[in-house]
Amino acid sequence: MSPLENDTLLRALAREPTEYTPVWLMRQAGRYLPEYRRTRARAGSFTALMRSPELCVEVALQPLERYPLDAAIVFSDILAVPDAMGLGLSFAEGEGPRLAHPVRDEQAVARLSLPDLSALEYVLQAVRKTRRALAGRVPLIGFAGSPYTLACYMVEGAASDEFPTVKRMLYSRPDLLHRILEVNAAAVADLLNAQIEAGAQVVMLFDTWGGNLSAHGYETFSLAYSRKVFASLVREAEGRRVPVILFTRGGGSWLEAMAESGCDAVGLDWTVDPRDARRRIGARVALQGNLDPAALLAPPECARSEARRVLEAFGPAAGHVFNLGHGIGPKADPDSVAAVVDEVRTYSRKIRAAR
Ligand code: 1CP
Repeated sequence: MSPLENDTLLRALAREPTEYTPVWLMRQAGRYLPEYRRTRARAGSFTALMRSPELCVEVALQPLERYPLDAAIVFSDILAVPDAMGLGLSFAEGEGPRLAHPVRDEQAVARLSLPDLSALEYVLQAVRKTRRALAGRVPLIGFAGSPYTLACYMVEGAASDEFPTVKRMLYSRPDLLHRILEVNAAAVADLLNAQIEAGAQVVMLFDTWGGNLSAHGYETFSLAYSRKVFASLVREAEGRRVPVILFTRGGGSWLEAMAESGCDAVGLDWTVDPRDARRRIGARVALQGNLDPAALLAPPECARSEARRVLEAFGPAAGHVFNLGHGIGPKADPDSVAAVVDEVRTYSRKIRAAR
C-alpha cells in the first residue's frame, strides 16, 4: 500500500498538532455536485450506484478533484446493512429510503439474524478499490449507521420525522427493540472490522436519529449499543491506530457520555457551541464539526465568514477536524463549499502561526 502523503486528519484525531485544521464534509459525495448527478444517472438508480464498486470509487473521488479535502469517505449508505439482513431496500424517486420488510413484531424480530458479510462484499470492494485509487493522497474513512439509527429505519420501514412506530415499540416492547439492537451492534462491528481490514484508516458511526431519544433512552437504546460496537473494533491496522468517530445529531446534551464511550472523536452538530463542548469534555477526545450545513446555501463570501467563525470558536488547539454539523444537502452551492474549504486551510494556518 502507498504511504500516506497527507496524514493531517489522523494526527488531528490523535490530538497531535497539525499545521492547519484538516477538513472533510459529511456526505461530501452527493447530489450538490453535477458530476455526481451524472454518474448516478449513468448507474440508473442510487441502489445500482451503491452496488457498483467502480462507480463508488468514481463518486468518492469527485469531491477531492474539486476541493483540497483531507479525507475521502467510502461511497455507500448506512442502509446497506438492513438490506443485507434481507429487509429489501429501495429508494423511491424524491422520497428517500424504503424497506419492503420492516421489523415490527415478535415474529419479524425472531427471524432477524446477522447478515453474512458476503452480502456486503460490494461495500468491501468499494473500500479496497477506493483505497487503491487514492494511492496515499489522503486517508479513507469507512462508516456505518449506529445500531439505534439503523433500528429506526428497520422498524419504521422508511424515513420519518418522528419514527412513531419505533417509539411505540420502545415503550411497549423494549425487549424487542433490545433484540434488534443486539443484532445491529454485532452486524455493525463485523462490517466496520471488515472495512478496516479492507483498508479503511478511520471509521465513523453515524447516529443520525439518536437525538430523538430522551436522556434515559439515549443511554439505554443508543449509546449502550454504540459502546458495544467500539469495544469490538480492531483499533490498529498497518501499524497505526484506526481512530473512531461518533456523531449523534441532536446529541449536544450528552457530550460527556459520548466522549467516554470508547470513541476517539465526537462529532458536534451545528447547535453546539464548540467552546462549551471543549470545556465540558476537556482533552479526552478530538472534536469534529460543526458548520451549519445551511451556510452552504448562502453565497461564497457568507459561507466563508461562517467557516471563520467556527474556526475561531474551536481555537488553535490540537484536536479539531473541521466538518459540517450534519450532511451536506443537495442544494448546497459548490462555490460556497470551495470558499469554506479554502478558508479552513488558510485561516487555520494563520491562527496557528499567530499562537
Ligand atoms: O438520490 C441520491 O443520489 C441518494 C442520496 C444519498 C447519498 C448521496 C443517499 C440516500 N445516500 C447517500 C450516500 C451516503 N449516505 C454516504 C456516503 C457519501 C459521502 O459521505 O460522501 C453516507 C456517509 C451516508 C450516510 C447516511 N445515509 C446517513 C447518515 C448520515 C446523515 O447524513 O445523517 C443516513 C441517515 C442515511 C440514510 C439515507 N440514505 C439516503 C438518504 C436520502 C437518506 C436519509 C433519509 C432520511 O431522511 O431519513
